Amino acid sequence: MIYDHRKVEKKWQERWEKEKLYTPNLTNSKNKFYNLWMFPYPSAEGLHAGHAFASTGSDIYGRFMRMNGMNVFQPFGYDSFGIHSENYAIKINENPNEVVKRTTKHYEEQMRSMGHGYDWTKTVTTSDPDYYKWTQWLFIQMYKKGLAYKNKASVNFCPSCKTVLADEQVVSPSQAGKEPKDKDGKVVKDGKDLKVCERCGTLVLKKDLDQWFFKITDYADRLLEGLNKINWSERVKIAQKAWIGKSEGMIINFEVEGSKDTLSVFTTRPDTLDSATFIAKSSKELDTLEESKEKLGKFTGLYAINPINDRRLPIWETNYVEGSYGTGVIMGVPAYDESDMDFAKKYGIDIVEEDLNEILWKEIKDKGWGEKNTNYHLRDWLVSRQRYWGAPIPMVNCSKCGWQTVSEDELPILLPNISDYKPEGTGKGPLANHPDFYKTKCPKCNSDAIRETDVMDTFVDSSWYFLRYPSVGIENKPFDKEVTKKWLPVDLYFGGAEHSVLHLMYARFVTMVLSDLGLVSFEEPFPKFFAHGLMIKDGAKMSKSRGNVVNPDEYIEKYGADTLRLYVMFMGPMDGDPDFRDTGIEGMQRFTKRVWNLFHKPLIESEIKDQKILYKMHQTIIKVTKDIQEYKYNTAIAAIMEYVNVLTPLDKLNKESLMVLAKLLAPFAPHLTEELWIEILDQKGSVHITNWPRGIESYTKNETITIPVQVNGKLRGQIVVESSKLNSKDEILKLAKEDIKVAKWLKGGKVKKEIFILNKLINFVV
Ligand code: ANZ
Ligand code: ZN
Repeated sequence: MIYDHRKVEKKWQERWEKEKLYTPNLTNSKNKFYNLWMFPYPSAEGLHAGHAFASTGSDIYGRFMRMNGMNVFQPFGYDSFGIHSENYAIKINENPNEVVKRTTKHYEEQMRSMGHGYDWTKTVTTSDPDYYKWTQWLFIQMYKKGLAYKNKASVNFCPSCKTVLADEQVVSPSQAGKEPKDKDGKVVKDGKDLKVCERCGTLVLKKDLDQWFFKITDYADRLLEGLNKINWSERVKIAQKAWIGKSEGMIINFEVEGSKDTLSVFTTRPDTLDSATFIAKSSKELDTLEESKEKLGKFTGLYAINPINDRRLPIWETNYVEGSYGTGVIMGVPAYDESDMDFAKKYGIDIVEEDLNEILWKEIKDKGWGEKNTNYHLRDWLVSRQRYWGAPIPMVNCSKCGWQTVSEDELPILLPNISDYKPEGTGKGPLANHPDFYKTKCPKCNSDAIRETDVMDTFVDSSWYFLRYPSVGIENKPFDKEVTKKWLPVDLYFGGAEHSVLHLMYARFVTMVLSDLGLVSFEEPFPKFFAHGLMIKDGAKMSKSRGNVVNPDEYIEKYGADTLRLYVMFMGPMDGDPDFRDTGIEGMQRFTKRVWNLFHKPLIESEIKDQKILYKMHQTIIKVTKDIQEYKYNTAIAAIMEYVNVLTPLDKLNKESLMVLAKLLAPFAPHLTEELWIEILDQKGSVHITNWPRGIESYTKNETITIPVQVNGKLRGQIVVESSKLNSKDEILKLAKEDIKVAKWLKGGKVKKEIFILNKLINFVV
């Protein structure tokens, strides 16, 4: 019989949905397991093989836990608001409202065709009013708690996306995976430390603009301390730590020569004070120069005095000192600091190297030159965007009362469907051209007032979506307290390490705020996070802009979802970066065929007697179990293949050996194994809710067994046999005959009969 994957996969997908196999009863949280994969941006026309890789990795774990008796909740959704979807819509010249309808539908079809165990009754689409209503509610809670404010600030601006960016969205060209471009789209070749837009790779400019911020800096210490309590991939924790950037040092005060002014600098190296040769202040003017790749300086004509040695230090203005970090002023120590060295060389400033002085910390304090001080690199989170495709910020500006929150029962403030949705880059978003949107009444005094026309950063949408899933369908609140208490926090969060400092930091922050508001009873939303690798094609990260995207659809059509799942999982460990090659998938198709054929051999109903098979079976169970727990799906599959190799030469197969095979393979190849389980092995319920097999530890060790040997019914000797060889009857009899004591009694006689009782006794009749 030929395996028809198209028919079989469709059949089980429909059956599972009808039988609600993956829709847990959320009122029952006994053995709950909330298994979450980061929801994707529906930014292009569909999913690529990288999504197939990551989502399958998450699904396997969920299936494994379900077979281990857990009540698994595994939802799916779409991070459909924001610049990703919007840029795509603009590129193909279509309204984002229309594009997102199409892309989310296509994503769903693709995800369903992968055969994942999603609960399709609980999906979240962040651009739906019944979701963003609550994103707006969240903004209001932030504002009421004093954690949202509007302020003029020097902010990052992408001239190509025509919007401001959060600090976290400004990255190096290699992090963006793009060649750096200037504002006219020309590739920039030279320059180190380039800062580009995460989305498009364009060099970021600085602009002074009035923007909304969330005060994440208030939570810096808690975000740092919380890292000690959670089980996350180490590299992600390190990235968060570095981003928060807690830095302990001193503020040292320098008198300005000929004036009463002092200049305060922040330094982590007071021990180098003796070698300081200049002072540098951040300069607004130099800083806002476009494409500030180089260190620029301007001498102010003033000098400061180094308190430790009275050296005169020229005061410079420069763009390499950040205005918003520390005091915005540094002491330049070229002998010990590379940046200062560059600058000093360029402008002919003295370079002096004195010995380091460890006691300076105390001396500086005792002499009153300075104080201990702690700084953080973390900045407040810039959440407003001058774009169209996002949740409108629910604030109203009244000329009499100032900023007011929209009343909560007025939510959602609907995003109007407009045709002029493209950003103009004027510092205002497209909604600012729509009086019917922004003209309103003040919620407090009812006089004429104006709505905020900026929309929210998409990272606000994704900062709380995991709270919504279990409460989908509940209309009068963002998340139900009881359901949340039962199902959260998330038990396993699966996602890309590229979100280390963006989404993962914001979600932790928002959860801490909600916990402070008494709305949730935990601080960390993701006690366990696993960072999967990124799929590579032809040596480069798979991405639309590189044109090396593999569409899983054609592979599912040709080889089936199970073969594709097995193939992408077999490519390498889950935290590696596997390289997709067309040729590999055919080998995997041969493997699924071999498994299929194996189940069509004659079955033996009785228990397994063949020790070799028994050993291999238990060893495989133990290996696969351990590997899945460690996300080493590739070696788990390799172990299953070995087991199949051992079974293949047999003419008849024990049913038990095949039942175990079906179970072990079920998380990886859910359709094939379901077909085999129900149609061939004739089992009643789904393989996906049977019990995971238990491996018996003793079979993994090469134990020895002592067997007594009789001659004519009298005990004459004994032999020691490795238990894995117990079923090799001829070998054991040979061993018995060669035993010196036994051989003595056999000598001269002729063996008429050999009695062999497995594991127990050998008797030679002579
Ligand atoms: C003298 C010195 C000597 C420094 C030396 C470093 C090495 P972190 O660890 O990141 O906090 N600095 C202080 N404020 C700055 C600003 N606004 N913009 C740019 N650089 C600034 O780094 C603290 C160090 O970065 C400070 O210690 C200061 O340089 C510089 F061998 O002071 B140091
Ligand atoms: Zn008013």
